Amino acid sequence: MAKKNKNEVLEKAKKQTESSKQKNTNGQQSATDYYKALDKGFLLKSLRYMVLARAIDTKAMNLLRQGKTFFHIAGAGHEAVQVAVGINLNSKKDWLFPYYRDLAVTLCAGVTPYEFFLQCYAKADDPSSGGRQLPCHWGSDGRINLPSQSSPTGTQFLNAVGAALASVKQKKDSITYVSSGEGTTSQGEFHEAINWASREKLPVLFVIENNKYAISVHVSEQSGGKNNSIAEMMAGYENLFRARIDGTDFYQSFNKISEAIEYIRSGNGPALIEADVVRLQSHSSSDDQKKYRAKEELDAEAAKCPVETTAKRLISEGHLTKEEFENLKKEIAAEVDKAADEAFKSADPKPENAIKYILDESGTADNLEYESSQPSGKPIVMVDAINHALHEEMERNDKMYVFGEDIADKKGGVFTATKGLSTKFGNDRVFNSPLAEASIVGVAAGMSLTGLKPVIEIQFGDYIWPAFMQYKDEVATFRYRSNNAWPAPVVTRVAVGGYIHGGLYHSQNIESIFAHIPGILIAYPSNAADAKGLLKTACRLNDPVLFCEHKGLYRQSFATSPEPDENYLIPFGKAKVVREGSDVSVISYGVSLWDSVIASRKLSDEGYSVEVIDIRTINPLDEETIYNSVKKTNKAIVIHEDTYTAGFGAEIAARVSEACFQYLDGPVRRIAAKDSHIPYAPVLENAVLPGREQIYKGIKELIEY
Ligand SMILES: Cc1ncc(C[n+]2csc(CCOP(=O)(O)OP(=O)(O)O)c2C)c(N)n1
Repeated sequence: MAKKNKNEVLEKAKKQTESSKQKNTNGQQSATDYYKALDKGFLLKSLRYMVLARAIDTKAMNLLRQGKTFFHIAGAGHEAVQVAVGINLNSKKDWLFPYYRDLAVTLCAGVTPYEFFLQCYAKADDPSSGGRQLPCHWGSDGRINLPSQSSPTGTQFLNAVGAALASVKQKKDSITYVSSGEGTTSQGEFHEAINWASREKLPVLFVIENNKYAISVHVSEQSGGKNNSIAEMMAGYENLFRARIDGTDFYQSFNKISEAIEYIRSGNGPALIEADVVRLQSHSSSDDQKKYRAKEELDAEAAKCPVETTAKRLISEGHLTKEEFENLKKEIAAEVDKAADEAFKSADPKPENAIKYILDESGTADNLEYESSQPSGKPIVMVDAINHALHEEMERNDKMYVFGEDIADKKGGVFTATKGLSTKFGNDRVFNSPLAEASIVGVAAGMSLTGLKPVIEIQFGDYIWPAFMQYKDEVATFRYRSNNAWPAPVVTRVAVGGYIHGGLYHSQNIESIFAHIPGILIAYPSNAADAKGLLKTACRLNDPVLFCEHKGLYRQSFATSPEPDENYLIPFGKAKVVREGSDVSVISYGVSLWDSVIASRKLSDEGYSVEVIDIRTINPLDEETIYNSVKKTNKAIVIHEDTYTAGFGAEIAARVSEACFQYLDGPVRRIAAKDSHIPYAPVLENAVLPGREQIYKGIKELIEY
């Protein structure tokens, strides 16, 4: 249906029910009759979408049986509520975070059958991922607000909240749709999302399609909600519109979804619709539900088929004849066959493109002007340099938002890195988040998809792990999995490191674990000027950045430097030779860099010549500076504070061994923390973390090797 017609029908429906409306914050009473205003054309169009979704499911399963494709997840049985949602949204304006079973939603949003089959066959022109993702992982090439979906159940909820938050911040009149099955509501991120959305009355439509099974696990084993109900489970949220509906009944679904959307659009807050649906096919093409569901149960569900029941009602109301319905199914089946045939002929992706778009390839980083001046301002400690970088970048870019735990004034962050920002730029752009790291990162990712620039704080590296799924499976993969359409360039500032007597849990280094993930840049500055220059660059890049700030360096005198000006940017991937020397190359960063410098001074007094390199960024790594140094000194030692085994030093050592083998006059050595957690008592902490004496001796030993 043309958008204009659809909107006219909805407008008419809205007007007709205006008089009978009551305020409804718990969704238990229905006071609206939106569907009564639906005309024949609109109803038939809705049925058409349902039939189309079913025909695509059927075709996709046939292709699988023929060995032409590898995977499908059918939405069969969910179509009625999905169409009720899809026809109520405008995918150019609203944001859609559907889940894998939401085929009918995406068809209503504008995904064509041809595009579906491009995805099914993993073709190069597949607009959702260019053949990079499993089928039924919806996405667009950017023409509609359908960001790429991933596979982890539940991560989408926080991304959706982020998109909704962005639309509120940008004063856009859009709502965000997000869905899942009932099993996924056991994930913490679902609850975090409802909490954030309710707290801020965000325009989010949560739809839970309850087909009673999460693969083979029945909802009775899954949910703590009264009557196994997700809607009832969420009863405590004041601003949340809640309703449980028969999602196989198009009329009831349309009614309640319309009511929920009106509640949301009126600024009352989010809505949660639990739609009881039937799962007419197995969980996925890899599953066989006959192995764990009784025949009687499956037969009973088949009788509730929403396509058939909707058609039956339309026939009984005189909108359609039986014959017309049969013809419609045939006509659509032919249309689907044609779309599949066309898609099959489309080109396959090229293997040489397999590693494209892990990071931004637009040239943004290359086009920045770096080190346009030398730092020459008043001496500044590292934490203040970070603070100034944030102030300056907020001033420059009104799309930049800063949030995290305790970051707003008067506290201004537990280390005062964000001091003064909320006072200067207001609580709209600088705000405290809930105490929930996955929320911080997931919401930031969602905001970034809409074009905003979130620069978030994780209070301690030790507490980044609740957000790890968001980093590993969302932030890092968005650009890649969407074939460059949906980057998520979130900047995360995180306080890391030990030597501050905070063990166990205020002491960890995290860079090696993140270095293992393609798609995230990592900076680890060792002084104030580098911190400012690198952070400012991070704020201007179009990639996700993990910005490690060592707490022990925040106010350390030797990490103090003259302050660079507001145009000072440092490129990622450019190491600094801190001391020149000829006997050995010390490769380091963070606090260990300073311990290495101190050791090298002592060794210099003894007549040795030590070259010290501060790598400054872990990803990208400046291999050139390292290799040039090793080729000159013929010896290399990597020194860092993180644990030894699989620490980032292992990576550097391996690369040096490979690239400089013929130049080496000794083994590539590493000094790192013991493979232990970091204990509290200073005497214990010192026994675990690398110390100055150990570093001094280690370097000397290698020189004398
Ligand atoms: C975090 C995570 N854990 C496990 C899985 C594997 N998995 C995929 S779908 C699914 C069941 C989801 O059930 P539900 O949310 O009820 O949705 P339904 O498939 O029934 O529509 C599971 C366990 C996953 N994709 N992600």
